[in-house]
Amino acid sequence: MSATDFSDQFRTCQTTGLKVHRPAQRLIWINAVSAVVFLLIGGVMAILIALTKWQAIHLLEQDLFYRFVTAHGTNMLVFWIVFFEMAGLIFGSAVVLGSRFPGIAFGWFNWGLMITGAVMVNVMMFTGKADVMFTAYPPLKAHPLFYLGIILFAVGALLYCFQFLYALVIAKKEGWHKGSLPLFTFGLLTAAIIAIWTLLSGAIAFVPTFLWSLPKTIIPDGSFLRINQVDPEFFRIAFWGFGHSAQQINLAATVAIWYLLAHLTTGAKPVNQKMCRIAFVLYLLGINLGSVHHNLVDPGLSATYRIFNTSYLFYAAVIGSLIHAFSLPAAVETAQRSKGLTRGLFEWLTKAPWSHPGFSGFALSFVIFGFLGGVTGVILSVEQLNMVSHNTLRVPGHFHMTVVGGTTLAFMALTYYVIPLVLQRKLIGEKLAVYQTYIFAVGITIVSAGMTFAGIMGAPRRHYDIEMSNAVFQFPYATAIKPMLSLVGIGAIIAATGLFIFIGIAVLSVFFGEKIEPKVEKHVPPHAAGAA
Ligand code: HEM
Ligand SMILES: [Cu+2]
Repeated sequence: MSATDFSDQFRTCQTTGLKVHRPAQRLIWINAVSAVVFLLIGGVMAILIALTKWQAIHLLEQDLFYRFVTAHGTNMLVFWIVFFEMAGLIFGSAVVLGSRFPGIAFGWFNWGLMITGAVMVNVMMFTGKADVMFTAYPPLKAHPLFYLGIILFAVGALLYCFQFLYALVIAKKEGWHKGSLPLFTFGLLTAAIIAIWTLLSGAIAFVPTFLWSLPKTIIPDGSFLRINQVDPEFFRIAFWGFGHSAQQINLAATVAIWYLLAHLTTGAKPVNQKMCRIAFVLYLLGINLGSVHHNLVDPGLSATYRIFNTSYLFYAAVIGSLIHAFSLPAAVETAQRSKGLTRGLFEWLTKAPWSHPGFSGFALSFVIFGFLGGVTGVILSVEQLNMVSHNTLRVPGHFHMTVVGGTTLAFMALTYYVIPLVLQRKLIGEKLAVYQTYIFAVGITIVSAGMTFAGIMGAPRRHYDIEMSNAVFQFPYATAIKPMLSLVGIGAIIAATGLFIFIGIAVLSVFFGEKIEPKVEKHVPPHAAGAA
């Protein structure tokens, strides 16, 4: 089959002129819809656990609290984020490059693995067979199907990453795309490479743990597969090779989305593309190594190793982020000034398209992730400070700024673009979508601030009752801690409102939005050998 045989499978987007490979479009659809389903489950859990943190309400019993924290962390951080990223990889290769996506059936197979895994994990969590938190540190043990579910999900995602790489090869080889990759796709390529390393670390953590969880009736004593003990230190290092690196996938994907949204909404082009690409490469080189900041209180690791890893190596990645932190606003400013918005220092900013959800979502997510999340993260990674902040609410305070106020909000903003562009439905409630970005941003900032300040005052994370009502030893907390925990609850109500509005707009638009009729047009590889 030659590349031209696929020419009937394309349509042209009326607004952007992008060529969309229609079979790939259905794959994007299924991954995006799956992502939103898990966001909904995670969102319901979020409000329940946050209202338990709010001491005056203290909603859940302790068993349910831990079960729901597990379900919240896993559905949000793993299933919502990764399904969305898979949709992003297909979008970034097929649609952005105007290429075909190779192996559609294989793509469906990968989705099948992921959804089977995700459903298995959820069944185990909600039936109380996996109250181990999303970190699943041994010696806590869950039902074998919980680990197997995670492994299936990870294998599906891994195969998608390879498929994405292959799609880039095909785009070049068959002549759909020529020259260097667009910055967005380049950012996704960084994310995909980090993802491969991440998922392999995940296998090192979870495969032995899965074998360990199997009863002796399945793996009897004496079998070479029998594992009687998983060393917690070993698991924690392997786990964070997975868990931390997964956040760097999110970071690279989020930055890539920022460049795309800035471009779509203001026409921004990086002032220096090369610099941006170098910054992405710095992520690749430095950031995985920083994962030891999760193990700073682990006694088995030497101080030299910990300090070297979390300071010197980590800073390579921080430089990458600093480059983006200047490059993105500079790109927007240059684009705006070239439109004549040159009065004073800030007319370019005040007259930015704030009433467009693509722009407001991008700008808010950039500030929350880049400044609040980035700064708190670097502070927490310093060994000495980590000693007093480890396992306090300050930690979730930090990552609700990064992966929620940052990544999740950027994903939401992108969705508002993807629905008309890829899913061919007009957005229902576009005005509400703008408000949605602000509501979610304000809510999650309040949640994060409440967690951070309560954590600084000593409130532990993952604890259903910081008053430790029946404990032998009482800890004299500062009285200001309670208002901070109330902020977590109040912020959660606002953020969850924003989250449910997003789901409402997305679901209504995808299923009931006015159909945009596809303009089916032949599309042959423009750069194929012999093409005009
Ligand atoms: C409405 C939005 C959200 C609210 C109100 C919220 C609230 C919370 C609360 C109260 C906790 C428990 C903190 C503790 O006791 O240690 C928590 C934990 C967590 N959240 Fe969220 N969250 C939200 C959205 C998200 C999203 C979108 C993600 C990921 C993309 C996320 C990831 C996590 C993770 C990984 C944990 C840690 C679970 C654990 O310690 O095992 N959250 N969240
Ligand atoms: Cu980390």
